[in-house]
Amino acid sequence: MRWLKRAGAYAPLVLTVALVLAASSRVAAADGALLEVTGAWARPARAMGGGHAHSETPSMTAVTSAVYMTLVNHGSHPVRIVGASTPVADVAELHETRIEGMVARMGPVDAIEVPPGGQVRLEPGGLHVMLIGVTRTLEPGDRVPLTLVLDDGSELVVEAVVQEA
Ligand SMILES: [Cu+2]
Repeated sequence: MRWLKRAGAYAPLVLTVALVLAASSRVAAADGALLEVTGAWARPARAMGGGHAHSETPSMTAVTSAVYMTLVNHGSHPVRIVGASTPVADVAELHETRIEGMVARMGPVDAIEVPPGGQVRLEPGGLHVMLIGVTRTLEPGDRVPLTLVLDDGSELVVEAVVQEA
């Protein structure tokens, strides 16, 4: 397994190697917590092309996708993810889906907490990372880099493979 530590000058090189070789990503947070991300995948999306002002597609409808994964906390402290970003979308938000009556609604959450020794699954119908304003078409097989931000300020870059749900 590959252990990703925030180790000064070596970090960029380690990160690059991890992105190429690792099916899972890990980060050692400042408090000793260790977060592992496995099975990250993203929904396909078709970015609007052309950029014409008179598009037939309403401009207020942003292209969206969602990223799912399993978060595993190998540490002895809770890990809180408080944000995310990706170069393929204007905004990445932490979302949850709730069933209200017969209707499934989704909306932002402040954080996703993974208990020590536990795991949290981001999956369709539940927690996910919402990508809003997707800027390029995401085809099955494409790889989407996603940066998760922890509440201690540390970051974990994961790579989600685009696939059909
Ligand atoms: Cu959402």
